[in-house]
Amino acid sequence: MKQRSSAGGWHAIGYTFKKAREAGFLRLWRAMRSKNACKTCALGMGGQAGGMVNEAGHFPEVCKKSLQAMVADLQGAITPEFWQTYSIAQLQAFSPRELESCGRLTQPVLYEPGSQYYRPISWDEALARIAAKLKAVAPRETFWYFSGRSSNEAGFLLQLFARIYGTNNVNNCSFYCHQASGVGLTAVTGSGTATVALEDLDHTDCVFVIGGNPASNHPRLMTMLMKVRRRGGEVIVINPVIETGLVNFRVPSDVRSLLFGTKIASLYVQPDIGGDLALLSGVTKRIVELAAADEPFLNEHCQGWAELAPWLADLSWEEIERKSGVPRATIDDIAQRYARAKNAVFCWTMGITHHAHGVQNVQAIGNLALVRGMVGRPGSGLLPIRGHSNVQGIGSVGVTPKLKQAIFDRLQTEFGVQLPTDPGMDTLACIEAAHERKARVGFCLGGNLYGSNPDATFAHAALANLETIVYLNTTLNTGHAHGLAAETIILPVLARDEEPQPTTQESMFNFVRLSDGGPTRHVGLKSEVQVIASLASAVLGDDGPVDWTSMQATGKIRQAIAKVVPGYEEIADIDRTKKEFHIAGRVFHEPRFPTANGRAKLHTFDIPNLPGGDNRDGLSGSGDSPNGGQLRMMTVRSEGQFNTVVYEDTDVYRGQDRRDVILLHPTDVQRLHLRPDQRVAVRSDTGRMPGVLVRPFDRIKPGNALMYYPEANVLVSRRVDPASKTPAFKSVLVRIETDGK
Ligand SMILES: Nc1nc2c(c(=O)[nH]1)N[C@H]1C(S)=C(S)[C@@H](COP(=O)(O)OP(=O)(O)OC[C@H]3O[C@@H](n4cnc5c(=O)[nH]c(N)nc54)[C@H](O)[C@@H]3O)O[C@H]1N2
Ligand SMILES: Nc1nc2c(c(=O)[nH]1)N[C@H]1C(S)=C(S)[C@@H](COP(=O)(O)OP(=O)(O)OC[C@H]3O[C@@H](n4cnc5c(=O)[nH]c(N)nc54)[C@H](O)[C@@H]3O)O[C@H]1N2
Ligand SMILES: [Mo]
Repeated sequence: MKQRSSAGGWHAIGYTFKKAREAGFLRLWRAMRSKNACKTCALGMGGQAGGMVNEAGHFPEVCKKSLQAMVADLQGAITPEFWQTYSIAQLQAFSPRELESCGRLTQPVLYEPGSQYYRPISWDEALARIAAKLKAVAPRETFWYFSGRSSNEAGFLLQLFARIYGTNNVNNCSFYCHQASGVGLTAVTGSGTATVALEDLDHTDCVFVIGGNPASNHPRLMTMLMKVRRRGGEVIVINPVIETGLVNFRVPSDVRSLLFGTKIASLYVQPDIGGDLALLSGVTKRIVELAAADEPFLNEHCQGWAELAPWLADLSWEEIERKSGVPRATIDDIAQRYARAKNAVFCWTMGITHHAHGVQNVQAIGNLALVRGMVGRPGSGLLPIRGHSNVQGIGSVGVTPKLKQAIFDRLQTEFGVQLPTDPGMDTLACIEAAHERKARVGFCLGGNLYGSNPDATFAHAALANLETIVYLNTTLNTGHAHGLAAETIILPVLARDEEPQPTTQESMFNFVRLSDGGPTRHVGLKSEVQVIASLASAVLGDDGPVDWTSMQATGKIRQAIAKVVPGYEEIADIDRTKKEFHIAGRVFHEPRFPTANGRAKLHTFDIPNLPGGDNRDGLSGSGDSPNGGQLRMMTVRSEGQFNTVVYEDTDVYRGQDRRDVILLHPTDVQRLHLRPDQRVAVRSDTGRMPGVLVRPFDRIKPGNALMYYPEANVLVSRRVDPASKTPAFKSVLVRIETDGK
């Protein structure tokens, strides 16, 4: 397949028509226009303005991803015969794409020891089994994993249930995603979320896009980047891969852009994988050298300038170049452009957080922004581009092992309960506890815990050691085939736009949206809130501190959230007022920060070597020298997938027709004596993946390689960033074995 020279545009529009034909035009149009927050990324579309409208009221904002997700939800039901036809072994042979296209889950199903098949069971039986199990084990032997698609109401209710039941083993997918952003930002500003509102992007003349591929993963961000370029501003991209859509993008809703394409990056910089900490520190150093640092701001509104200034001065250009893979002249170019900017916004995604030093990467972005006083004023600030549509809201309402003190205190007072105070486990710690048989029961609200894990072989074994696992899902995924416990129960739930009652979501701009719900598309499903409330009632009864049955009303849950979560007060009557709102105290337009002394914090670091050593050292050698055969490998998403859900095998913008490939620079293909399309095995310290095709790819920096997640998770180690507990999904040292098929 040929690589494309632009992304978006006619391809996206053509795709829309194809998908619309599959689902029926009118049906899809109605679904897309309903008043519900978009299901895919966290940019925050839809809500009360109706689908396809962003929070500033722009229409039409549509992306391929939301169509894919919508069409998937419009699928027919999996029939009862399906479960008799396909054994577990057969389900295991299905690809992620085949599992997703089996249809909607509409009946609870059970897999038991000794059986080769799932079998449909009634809701009563399913809930009774789960309740009996939860009563039989100690609460600390259970864990509760949440994906980021569920509503604030479902998230709040389930964490409340888990804690009153007696455990803090409550965590969400952000431990595999943006946890480093939350931890890093809290260290910088005292607040774990974006410091800007959507409107700020209209007033900035410089945007950094670091470690992300928004053309595929956050297409609506592209409109904003286009506008920055049209205003004559800079878009500086930092990414080891030249992603087509960041070079040239055709914004489907803009006629000029659609016809002629829009140049996105004004400067495209390719560090080596893991080189950002050195690179960002180098740019900060250069800003100081250029006398472009905002010294009054640093002295008055920051803490740590007295340490950072000498640290930067001592940091040698040799070290910066060696540990970033970027020449000094390029770093100077970035700094010159940034020095000219009146306002700057810093965006980042998984290329920053998926490293063993992810938190430090975020702090280095903080340094770079603060050195020019670009935080705490309009038009400038820090903007982690979130993943799942409600991952931020889930975190805000308490789905974290450790609750914020205010939430903890208010929950105890509001419900008159004593909550557990043990530290609670992060996501990977839960998997490791399962492996050691210290955890016995797992409960997953959405997502694909198996598929999202590093070290897939370990994750499979760990989950198999559990006595019971419960999955609340809309469609089948690899976790239902490979993530089985002795007893596995899948409960089918309604998607957000099918729920009988309104729910709320929070966008990455800290904006709370209201989703009206809508007509149920299949019989036999329950809403997440209904399932959680019934289960809590069965385990804890309704006569204790909480009348769980009454919590089936999402309005009642919102009352509780309003009382308990600081900044969420306005949610109490949102279903009556329809007034969507910004969470107070999160957007900083003044340089006053919620830290102990009101100042933002600067940081210094020990910058790690590049994985496998630098290019001049091992990685440029031939396959015969000791380090020579190694490559730094990143696992990423393709254009045709949403996380572990694969909609199509092709990755149009990177020109790939299949997913079992490793993309290498042509010079590496030569250096390692490989041939295009040669079938090889890829090996890391963690695992081995046979049957992979070698693909020359001139858009990746030499010494680095790219493979697709989730398939490549057999190669990713369980090493985590100690500060965020996030695995280094983007930094895997691999070797290629040519004798392996
Ligand atoms: N279509 C689609 N949209 C999605 C998703 C999806 O799967 N599909 N997933 C959603 C979720 S949960 C998330 S978290 C986001 C993910 O959004 P992204 O973070 O954009 O997704 P990734 O594919 O993980 O890719 C990260 C990018 O990081 C770059 N990269 C890798 N290593 C490094 C590095 O060391 N330094 C730098 N600077 N860059 C690096 C890669 O080249 C790639 O372009 O998207 C959300 N939106
Ligand atoms: N190697 C590698 N591993 C990674 C990553 C990587 O880049 N590389 N990325 C990581 C990241 S950023 C993330 S966020 C995680 C993803 O982690 P998860 O959130 O756990 O996984 P998803 O694939 O998004 O979950 C998909 C499933 O969600 C269910 N679903 C969809 N909508 C709903 C709903 O409304 N309600 C309920 N209950 N279920 C629903 C569907 O059944 C679908 O199968 O993976 C992480 N793992
Ligand atoms: Mo994510």
